[in-house]
Amino acid sequence: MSQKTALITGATSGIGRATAHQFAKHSINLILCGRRQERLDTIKKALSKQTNVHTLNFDVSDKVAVFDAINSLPETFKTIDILINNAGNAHGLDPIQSGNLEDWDKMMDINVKGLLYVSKAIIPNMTERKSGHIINIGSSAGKEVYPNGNVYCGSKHAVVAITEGMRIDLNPFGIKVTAINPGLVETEFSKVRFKGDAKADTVYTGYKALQADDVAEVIYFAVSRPAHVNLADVLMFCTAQASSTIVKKE
Ligand code: NDP
Ligand code: 8X3
Repeated sequence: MSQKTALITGATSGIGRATAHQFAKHSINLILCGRRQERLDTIKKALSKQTNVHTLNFDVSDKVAVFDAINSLPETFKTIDILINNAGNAHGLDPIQSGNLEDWDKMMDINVKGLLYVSKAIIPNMTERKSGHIINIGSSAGKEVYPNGNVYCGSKHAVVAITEGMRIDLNPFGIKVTAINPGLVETEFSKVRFKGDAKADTVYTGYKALQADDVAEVIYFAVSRPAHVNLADVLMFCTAQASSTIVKKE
């Protein structure tokens, strides 16, 4: 089998970075994306021992930057077999009546519109080749709304709906489309959500949350199925979590 190429957004941290490591182990060529260049450089240096790595620094919510970045890919990285739409975060955890407009803009612009811009830049190459696999990282928050989660949950419900739409529209082209929806994963997610507040430190205490590697293994499982198998939608929790709001803590 010839070596595949994957583009991963949000590869500088958490689930995206773990997926980059998982894919490198399986010799998948990598296009790693994010805004923190230093981290991209460090990860590239580490993974170049295992596979070919190219990095792209852009903000997924800046549509011009998205298209410029994808268009800048060297010939050897232009054919993208696997797109992992992972970049995203929650910003704030406030009741709707006191929500912050800037937080709302960020969540919709990054989690929803950013995913669309990156997809729009890459899908034509997949439809032309009648081949490809798109994995969108949704969330349990895309299945179930929790108190104060309003806009983040809305953005992830949108990701789940867009994933279904993509699967329907891209079906004639043989392109696989998958949503992976994790519950609580111990990454930098809560540091971003709580903007450096100490509240972030309590989110993953008292139980064993999912680790980024747990999700990355499922992502690799999805991309390594036989040609006729597509995992449409995966909801995964750590054992302690039963729903968005029910987490058994020690
Ligand atoms: P992290 O904060 O650890 O990673 C987020 C990644 O997204 C970083 O690499 C960051 O890179 C990138 N990113 C954020 N904003 C932008 C932007 N505007 N442009 C480009 N890249 C951006 O969080 P996770 O790994 O946990 O999150 C990854 C995905 O998983 C998100 O979509 C999140 O919603 C989802 N998820 C997370 C869960 C959790 O509990 N942690 C559970 C379910 C889903 P950089 O800052 O370098 O740009
Ligand atoms: C991240 C999981 O429960 O913090 O999507 O929203 S949660």
